[in-house]
Amino acid sequence: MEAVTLYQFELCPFCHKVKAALDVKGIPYNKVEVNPMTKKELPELDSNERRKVPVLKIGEELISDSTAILAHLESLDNSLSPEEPELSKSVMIENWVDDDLAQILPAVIYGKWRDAARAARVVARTSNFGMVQNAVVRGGGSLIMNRVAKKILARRGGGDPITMLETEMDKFEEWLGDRDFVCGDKPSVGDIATHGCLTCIQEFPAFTKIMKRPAISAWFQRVEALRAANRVDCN
Ligand SMILES: N[C@@H](CCC(=O)N[C@@H](CS)C(=O)NCC(=O)O)C(=O)O
Repeated sequence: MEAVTLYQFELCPFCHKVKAALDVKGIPYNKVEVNPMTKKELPELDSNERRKVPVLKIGEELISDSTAILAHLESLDNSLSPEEPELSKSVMIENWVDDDLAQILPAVIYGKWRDAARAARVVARTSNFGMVQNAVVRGGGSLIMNRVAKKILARRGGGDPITMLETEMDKFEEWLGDRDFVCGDKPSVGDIATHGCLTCIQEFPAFTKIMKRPAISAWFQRVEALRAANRVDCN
């Protein structure tokens, strides 16, 4: 398959979801870091919807929304879709990733100023921007995301983001049980969506805390090994 292009923010959990799927499927990809303030790198989309990442360009086709992108990739090889009743479990877990797990992560990443500064460093390291634009994105991006994080927390009833994350991971631990992957002995979209999303916080203290759970840590390494073995990241 010819290389596809992923328009992304480095710390967007939905973009990480897509990278996890591309990795495990061995689809070659280029990443284009989008300036979160101008979004000028993003190609024009047909719809009137708000311009968001991730957007995946396959040939001349543009697909936005991580769930739609994963569904499209699955329509090509079906490698992450088990038979029922496991399929419904995988879909349920992907919905949980979109509606709960991914929603909490900006608060984990940007909620405390110390973490927001770390986030700015991660973005700067991976960006394709020039020096000046990089500085603006680092400073401005953290400010905006700190505000977004506070709004998310308020909407979800307040509280400590790491405690919220731990509560969500309790659910995942139960779904995983003593299996290798959430649906059995093969990875599903549910595994890939969750793994991708967690990769986003890999450099943050919250991740170290989650990895103290033996079953989740072993599962994370299992998925990571599959990604590493198949990944064709062209950047
Ligand atoms: N449902 C979408 C959510 C994507 C999304 O919320 N992306 C955020 C970054 S994490 C974004 O682009 N925000 C920019 C904006 O809202 O202006 C998906 O699954 O891809």
